[in-house]
Amino acid sequence: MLNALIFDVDGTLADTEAAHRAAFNSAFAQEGMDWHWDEALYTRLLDVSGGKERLLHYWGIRHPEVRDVGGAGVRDTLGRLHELKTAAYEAMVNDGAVSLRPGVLHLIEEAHQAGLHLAIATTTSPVNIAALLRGAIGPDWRQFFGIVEDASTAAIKKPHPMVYLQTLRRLQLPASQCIAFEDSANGLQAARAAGLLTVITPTRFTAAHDFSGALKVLPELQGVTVAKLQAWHTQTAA
Ligand code: XBP
Ligand code: MG
Repeated sequence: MLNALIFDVDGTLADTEAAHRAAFNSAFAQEGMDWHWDEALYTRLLDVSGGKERLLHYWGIRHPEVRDVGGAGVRDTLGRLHELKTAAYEAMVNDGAVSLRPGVLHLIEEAHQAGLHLAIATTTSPVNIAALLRGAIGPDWRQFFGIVEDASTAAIKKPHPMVYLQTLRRLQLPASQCIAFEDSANGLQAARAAGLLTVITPTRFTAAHDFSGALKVLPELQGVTVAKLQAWHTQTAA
């Protein structure tokens, strides 16, 4: 029996990483830093889930010898940088920079109507989720997503399964009654490690990833109905 759908955010609900990249570069410029992440570099950096973790990883590449910046520890400096980035990203989303991917809103509404539980399991920050879904669904978006696990609740990021294990615990459902939706190899590994069947919709940032073990790899969720998901779920249970 399929009882819940669990959605990743960035790359899955919406193709957001171009906006995230612009927000990171905006923060670097605001701080007068000579860092600039072009699309090729950012695509590689996306192997590190979590904006703060991604910044720390890049700092280690650029300044492996520098552990302190003007007395503020590296983590304090990067924490401020991430706050600037998140503010820039939120402004971009509020200005309409990103929209839900094709078929996503229809599937969410249909699944809600059918009485399935809907949850979010993401490594992004809560501010980003609220900005995206407030704009795409409206201020009452939480009526669809009763459970949200994100960077503020799951400290260890994908591919670790923590965020999915916490989501399943709050759903009070076994993984066998759920399907996860992801866009990246890290996300697939995290969902599979939590025992979840996983539908993948890649973006240009993740098109080259290894999606072995996915239930389906689809260009979009357009045309994916609850009935189709139930049929795919039953076929694997057989
Ligand atoms: C994708 C991520 C996030 C975003 C940036 O999250 O890894 O880090 O790239 O957002 P998802 P933050 O699990 O939804 O694919 O800067 O808030 O981390
Ligand atoms: Mg993602």
